[in-house]
Amino acid sequence: MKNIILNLSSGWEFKKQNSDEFLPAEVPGCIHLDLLRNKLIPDPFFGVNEKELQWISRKNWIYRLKFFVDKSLNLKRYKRITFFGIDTFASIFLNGKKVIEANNMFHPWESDLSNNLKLGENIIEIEFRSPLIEISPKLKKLDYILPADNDKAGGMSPYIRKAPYHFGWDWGPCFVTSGLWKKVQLIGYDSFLVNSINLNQLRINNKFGEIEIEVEIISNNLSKATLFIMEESLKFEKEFILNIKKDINIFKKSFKVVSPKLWWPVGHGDQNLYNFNIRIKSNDFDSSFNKRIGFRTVKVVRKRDKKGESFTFNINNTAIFSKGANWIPADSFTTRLKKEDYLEYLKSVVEANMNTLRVWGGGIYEPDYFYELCDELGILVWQDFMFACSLYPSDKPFLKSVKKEAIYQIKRLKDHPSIVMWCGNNEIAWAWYNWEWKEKLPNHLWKSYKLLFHKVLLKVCKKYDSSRLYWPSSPGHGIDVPKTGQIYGSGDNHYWGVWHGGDDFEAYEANVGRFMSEYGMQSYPELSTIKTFAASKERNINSVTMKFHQKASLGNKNVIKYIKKYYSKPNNFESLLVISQLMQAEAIKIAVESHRRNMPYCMGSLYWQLNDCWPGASWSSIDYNKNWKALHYAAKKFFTPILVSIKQKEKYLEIFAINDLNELIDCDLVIDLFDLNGKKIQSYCKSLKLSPISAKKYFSTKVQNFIKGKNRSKILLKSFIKHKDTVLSMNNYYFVKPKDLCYPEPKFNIKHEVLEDTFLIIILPITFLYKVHFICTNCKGVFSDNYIDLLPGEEKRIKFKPVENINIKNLLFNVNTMYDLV
Ligand code: BMA
Repeated sequence: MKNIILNLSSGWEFKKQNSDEFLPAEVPGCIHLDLLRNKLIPDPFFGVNEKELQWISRKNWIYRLKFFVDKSLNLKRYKRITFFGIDTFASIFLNGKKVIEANNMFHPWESDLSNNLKLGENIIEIEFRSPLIEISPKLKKLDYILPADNDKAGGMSPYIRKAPYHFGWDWGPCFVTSGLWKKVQLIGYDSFLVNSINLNQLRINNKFGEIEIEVEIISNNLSKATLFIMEESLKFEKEFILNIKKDINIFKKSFKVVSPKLWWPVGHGDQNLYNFNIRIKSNDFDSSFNKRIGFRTVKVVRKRDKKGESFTFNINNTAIFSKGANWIPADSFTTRLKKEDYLEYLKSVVEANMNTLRVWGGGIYEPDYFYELCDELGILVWQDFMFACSLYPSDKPFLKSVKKEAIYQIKRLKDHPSIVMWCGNNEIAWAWYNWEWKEKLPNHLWKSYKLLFHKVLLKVCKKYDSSRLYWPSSPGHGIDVPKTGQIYGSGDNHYWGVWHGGDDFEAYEANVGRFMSEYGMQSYPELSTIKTFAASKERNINSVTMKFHQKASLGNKNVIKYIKKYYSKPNNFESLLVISQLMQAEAIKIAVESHRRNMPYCMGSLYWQLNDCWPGASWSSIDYNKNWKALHYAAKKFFTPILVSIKQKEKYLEIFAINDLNELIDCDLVIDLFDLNGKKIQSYCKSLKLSPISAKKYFSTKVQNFIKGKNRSKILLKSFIKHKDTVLSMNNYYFVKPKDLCYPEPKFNIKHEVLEDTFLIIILPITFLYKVHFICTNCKGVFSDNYIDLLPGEEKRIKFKPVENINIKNLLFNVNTMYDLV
């Protein structure tokens, strides 16, 4: 007999507390989306609507579901309800009787309903209490305030186990949601139910993989069951007998499979995954489960040396240079994101030659399919626990709640080969030492910090997943309680001298650590995205709307400051948007290339931030509507596995070749100096053998001699790494800032071809084209390359792949160059 599973995710209704009328609601969902669907509020992202909609989080909301229990379910001896995600303070009643009191959105809430359900109609009623009103009396009683600088809702976020960014951040709005944000399920069973199954990897080598299956069963009586494990492609079958006791049972059984193919991060090998079918059968129970895993070893290598302590992800004993970005929740209201949305983002990650994402601690633990897609695409995941830029309470109930959350999340996620480590929090230890917290706040808050991040989470990680490193905080220089802020030379670093500190881009080169997990530069999204939130009269940088959609303290002034430093004045608003993106791309290119040139001293570079949770100014390379900014196109080039990188060091021109693959690369380095009429002034070629995982300087000369007296604002250095006729990397270098470059009025011809699912643009430059870029005006999609420089005669073929349904023939494009922007 099978357990009966009733999905309780449809048929919900909601209303404001004390009002009469119930309206249709969606589960998973949240109050803001339900109000929007019922046309009771305008688009929360438009104009300054965020401000007008703050009332929503100050009200209590009632959700209700009437559902039917049929005979077969009613006949089951036990019934258990699971709410996989409750956001956040909620009292849940079944047929008038309270069954759950919830206060943490990050773990499921369950209740045994065996004695409360009745045959026929039942009713669940949930009272969601305003998180802000719930907490404020507690806050008043305290003689200190926990810091929460990004919190725009009154500083209550540290006290609530709820996504920190809901309270506002320096790239996102404040929408303190309420609702059932995950599915709801009712299970009817006669003897037991399977609570969790994990496949822990004990040992892996090229001959076999040793796995421990860990099964948690909740049982109401004694029974005996058989556990069958099968994997078709490995021709593997095995069975075990389980003697089940009353209450919670944890079974651990190990087995070996022969010669599994290893799982690798993208760029280093295939993403081999195996589907295990697990069946548990007894006299009165028979259920099957699927578990997909990849065989791989993971280690964060931290080796002492003269400069400190390294920080390198080793997968299958191979050092991996981590290339990527920080991931934030892709919406203020994440329940409207679909698997296809995640797929689009994560495909863009891989297309830009990234292999790592950090799931940052101010957001949410992402849904299963995020990690499934990372497994499939070969993206390594650095997983933070959800704590960021605040101090947190350490009373017993709070710690108990966090412990439950951490255990649940580890068990849910640990079978994913993509996840490489657990990190306690974002920037809290650094903040204690460097943001004047230590000086201004009572010392017992540091004790609380130590308890939470150096005891509670450490213990949970050790117990539930000792296969991965637990890293208490990012940035961090070790696993012990730190005595100082971040240290360059050990662990990971967040470098914010550029942007927050106002330093020039070149400062990136002087601030390279062992693993750069954050650094960033802001830009604006493209006009099509601006149009989704700004009325036409608001489309200027000083408008109320544009200021409102800039949440960073230094804000638009800082963007303009950096533009002024490097670029000519944009001639209009749309040009400003484009130039902000070019400026951002240039900044991050300088940063990443300097990190990669310092390999293997530096073994990771994750810029801040990949994506957005709403449309506005931010550090992202993909905007809220999933458009690639200039930075994302640049990332595709500066993250190539083989990279040629050019820099000036004082009077010297230096050219480096970087190989982040674990193999020797035979190639040619080509260095050509041109004037902007396309005439070659200098040419140089050298054959190279690039050692595995290496960065080396292969060319150095005095600039003065090299440019042969030419005007620095009229020349371009192009360098290539080629393997036979294939270009592995190409990079351009200018000897002056963009604003000092003397480029001519652009002249070019354009042809196009309509291919099966792509539109091919062929551009034939007659003059030098500086930052030529295309925008498709009637469809979303991605170009194979964009924002490029072309010498006269240098034909370029660019493909555009639409992501929307459109007849390829009807696509419309705009083309511009820097000349048109200033
Ligand atoms: C980083 C992040 C975020 C923030 C970003 C930009 O340090 O951890 O807290 O959004 O800076 O200021």
